[in-house]
Amino acid sequence: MSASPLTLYGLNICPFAQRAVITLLEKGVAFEQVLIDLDNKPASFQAISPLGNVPVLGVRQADGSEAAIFESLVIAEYLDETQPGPQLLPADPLLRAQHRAWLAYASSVVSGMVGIERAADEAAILASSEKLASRFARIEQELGEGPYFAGARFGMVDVVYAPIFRYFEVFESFRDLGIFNGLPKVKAWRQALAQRPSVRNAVTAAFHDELVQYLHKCQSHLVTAAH
Ligand SMILES: N[C@@H](CCC(=O)N[C@@H](CS)C(=O)NCC(=O)O)C(=O)O
Repeated sequence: MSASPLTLYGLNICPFAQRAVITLLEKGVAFEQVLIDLDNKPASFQAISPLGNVPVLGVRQADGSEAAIFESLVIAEYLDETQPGPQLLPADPLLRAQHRAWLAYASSVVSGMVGIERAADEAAILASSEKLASRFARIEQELGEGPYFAGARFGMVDVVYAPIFRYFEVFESFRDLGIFNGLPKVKAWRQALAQRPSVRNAVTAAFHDELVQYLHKCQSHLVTAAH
């Protein structure tokens, strides 16, 4: 049995799982990570993941049993509420609601990324790139002096967008999709997040190769066009 009461069932390349890992690292709490092979999910994992998705957080109880929480944002908020370390969502209810709205907005950004992952042809790449460019253009209007979403303090919105930006590092190793053109604040935010230790340490060195492998598996036009 692990010494820590927290176990994260995750996957290196999963941007949702990275939300949980970054939160745990920001909080500075010990946890065990169990990497799940999504092509071969253990029965014990299926039993605690209703949709068969990573991440799942296991929380060991006083009687030795493990309570499970699924859905990355629910996990991140639970950790924010229960663990010591810096508070990642604002205490003020209005600000907190506004930050949660930007967390929800990230779903639309992720769906644009999935569009690139699954793009069957050039037209699909262009359509997803345009959608992403417009989503980030709206974020550009929200950003202030930085370096983080809400200023000097790293918070939950940063947790959620950092893994998104990491995906673009891999996309851009094939070609520049032009998504961040003319968006200096988004570019600076992206750079600040890439340097944050919790963000850097949320994945292993295999991340780039594993994501490229996954793009091949999806037969993304981004990789097939490059050969
Ligand atoms: N809404 C979920 C999405 C999680 C999700 O889609 N995870 C993917 C991996 S990135 C997954 O586990 N997919 C299951 C599968 O491919 O079988 C969350 O935020 O936790």
